[in-house]
Amino acid sequence: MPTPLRPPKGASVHSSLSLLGWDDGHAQAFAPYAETHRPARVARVDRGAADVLTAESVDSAAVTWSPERALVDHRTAVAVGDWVALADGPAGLSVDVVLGRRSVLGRAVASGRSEEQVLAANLDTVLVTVPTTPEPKPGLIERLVALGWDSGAAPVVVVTKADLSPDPEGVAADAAAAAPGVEVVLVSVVAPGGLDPLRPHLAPGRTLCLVGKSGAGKSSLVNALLSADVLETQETRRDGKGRHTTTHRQLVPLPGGALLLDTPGIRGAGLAVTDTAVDQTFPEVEALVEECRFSDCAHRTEPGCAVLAALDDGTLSERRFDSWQRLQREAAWMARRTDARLRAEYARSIRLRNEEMRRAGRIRH
Ligand SMILES: Nc1nc2c(ncn2[C@@H]2O[C@H](COP(=O)(O)OP(=O)(O)O)[C@@H](O)[C@H]2O)c(=O)[nH]1
Ligand SMILES: [Mg+2]
Ligand SMILES: [Zn+2]
Repeated sequence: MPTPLRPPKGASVHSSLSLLGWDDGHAQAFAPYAETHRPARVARVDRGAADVLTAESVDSAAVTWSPERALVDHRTAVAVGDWVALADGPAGLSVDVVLGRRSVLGRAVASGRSEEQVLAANLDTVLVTVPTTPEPKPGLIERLVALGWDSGAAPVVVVTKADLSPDPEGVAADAAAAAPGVEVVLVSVVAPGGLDPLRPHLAPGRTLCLVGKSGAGKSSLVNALLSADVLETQETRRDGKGRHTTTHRQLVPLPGGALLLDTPGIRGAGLAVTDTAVDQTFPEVEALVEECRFSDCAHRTEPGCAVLAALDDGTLSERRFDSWQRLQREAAWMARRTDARLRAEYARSIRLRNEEMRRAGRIRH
């Protein structure tokens, strides 16, 4: 289904691509394939095939954007948001090479599967989406913010359904307390101008991904920004509980030029985060840890423990401390568990890349 998109007047191939987030860095990564391939951005992945957005899929006259369909070999791990090199062969378009990823959402593995579970690639912003009503648990916000930091993109907390709460500002303030250093925006799809706080994040060429529980209002946000019901939203059930209808991750070009990725309900459970992401999520705790007298302080009974002192005088809440400890333990556990697997996967990805290089070389001749 064509998605409305307004490319600038007289848009060249390059500026069409820059609406998709293409820049000099991508051009450099693509250079070895430039003679034989076309660059494309993956908008949606299905088994064996992908919807891709290319410079050619913009029809500036009709102001529509129609993705092309490309085959994906089972050995090529493609994620939504990937930049790829497209080959045009006898069997049609195919995704030949996945260019290096700048950010990866959902690096870690939930189950025992040995495959990397990449939810999305090359994001600029992860929109941690929570409703005013029912009030979100701070632990959920922390987990999703950590997931955002972990991706390499910047998290922003979006508090939705401002119109439904008697005290939306209060809910936003609580959310901000669970996300120090992270911008919090309060939105509503029904209030006039209710999406304005989000607009500064939707500059042309930016890629944003909505994460959050089912029912948080993610698909409604996309629809409101498109001003068209491109994505199905769920009916409100009488019990107010969510039932998710978004079954596909799909990159949607917005009329203003940003790309928005809607995801089925992501709670963050099973998606482990790294140490670094935990540090970024709990900057005030990390600052305290720096002040502990002993560098290996366990913050239990040690003398000169700045964390215990802050807990005592109330500057650090027990809840934040517990949450920090829990995510730290998970990060440590996941690091141990994935270490051997990551080494094996890295070796495999190098082998695949070498094969791809050889293939690309053959095509060039
Ligand atoms: N009143 C109000 N309802 C909203 C708003 N945003 C979403 N909803 C409702 O919340 C429910 C869940 O929205 P949906 O977008 O499907 O959530 P998703 O599962 O995160 O994609 C739907 O019934 C929406 O109509 C809003 O800003 N205000
Ligand atoms: Mg949805
Ligand atoms: Zn300490």
